[in-house]
Amino acid sequence: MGLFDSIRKAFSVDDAIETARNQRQNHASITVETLYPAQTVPTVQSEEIDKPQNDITVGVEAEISHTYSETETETETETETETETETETETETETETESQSQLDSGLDETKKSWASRWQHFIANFRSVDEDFFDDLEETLIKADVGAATALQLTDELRDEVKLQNAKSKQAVSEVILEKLVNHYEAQGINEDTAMHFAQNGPTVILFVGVNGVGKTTTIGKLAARYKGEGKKVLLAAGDTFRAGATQQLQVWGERDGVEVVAGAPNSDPASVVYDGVRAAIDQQADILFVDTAGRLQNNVNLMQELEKMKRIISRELPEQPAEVLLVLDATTGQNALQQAKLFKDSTDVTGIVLTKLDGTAKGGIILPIRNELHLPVKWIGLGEQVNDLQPFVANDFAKSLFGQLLEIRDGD
Ligand SMILES: Nc1nc2c(ncn2[C@@H]2O[C@H](COP(=O)(O)OP(=O)(O)O)[C@@H](O)[C@H]2O)c(=O)[nH]1
Ligand SMILES: [Mg+2]
Repeated sequence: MGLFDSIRKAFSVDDAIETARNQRQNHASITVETLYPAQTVPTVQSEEIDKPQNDITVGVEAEISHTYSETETETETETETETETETETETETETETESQSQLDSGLDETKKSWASRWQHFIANFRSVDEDFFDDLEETLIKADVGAATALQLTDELRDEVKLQNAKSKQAVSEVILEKLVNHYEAQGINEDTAMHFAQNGPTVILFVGVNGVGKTTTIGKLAARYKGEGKKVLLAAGDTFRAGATQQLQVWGERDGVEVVAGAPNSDPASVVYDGVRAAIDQQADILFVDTAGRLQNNVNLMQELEKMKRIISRELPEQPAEVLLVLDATTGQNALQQAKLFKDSTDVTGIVLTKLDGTAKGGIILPIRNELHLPVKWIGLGEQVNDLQPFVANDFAKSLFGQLLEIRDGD
């Protein structure tokens, strides 16, 4: 059974249409529009990666998302209570795992915005003509699936809709969702979402990404998780660039009860990394997490610095680092995608940590990360607390995101 069929089954679409209708009357009232026009996807300039992450907002995209964020807040307040009550009831009656429900609620904003877009799209549907495909492409782009993916899917759907002779809103909607899910599933084949560990000796895991995305926080969360599994964990405070960065890691170290190897402020990060690796070897640690700076004088310097750290690690431990995890902030949407392209081009990224999925409507960014970057998402961040991190389970994510769309019916 393919992913689409299993989602369909999980949501018992055929049997539960009526139930779903009765339970869900509030989707239609949400009208969130955050626009990412295909033609204006920006490229991150080298100076931009240098600035704190909050500053990386670009041109048209920034303006438009700002304009619409007001609408978002207003509508959310109106509908939030009802939607939440509904989710709780569902969770109680279903035998969902704890992590699936944490995922579901973490993705609440994304789900709401997807539902409202889909609702809008279906409501507008009259017949399968050029306007229809234009609408579809726009809907997909706004849902952050990525311009290239949106274009490709729309093209493929032109044939598919005809082939299946889909005419009713319901039939058309299912054909599209099936395609979307199948595409997502196909792109994930051979994707390596596992974390890799050394057979002998310490495993080194390097964290990279621009400032403010959540590197240090993710290290704090992961250190607690692996320590909880009985591993000996060490942290290296490789972000010597920003005042307070070392201290922030030390706070996590204390909280988690793991040692932090640190240097003096503004010391050479490479020497901190060296000390960290030596300490990990001497103390026979299982895992060394290396924190890094998200900015230096410029982008080229940052990439060179990362390469230098990697060289130092490999000199001491030839098979390491086992993982270079690129941390991306989901709330930055398409910008995160641009950052990923930059890092991917300059260093061997082995996986992605997608943070701040809680409270953002931009969770759809998972799709272009998979479809266009071909980098496996290994972890997702769903909050600031130590337990707010989950391994990324692609099918659970699809279930959470697409399942509810299958329930949306014409006339809802
Ligand atoms: N809501 C939320 N906040 C997060 C998440 N991950 C990190 N943060 C917050 O993002 C901010 C920047 O995180 P930090 O780890 O310092 O980023 P770094 O500069 O990449 O090391 C902090 O306030 C974190 O608490 C997440 O998954 N969800
Ligand atoms: Mg940090």
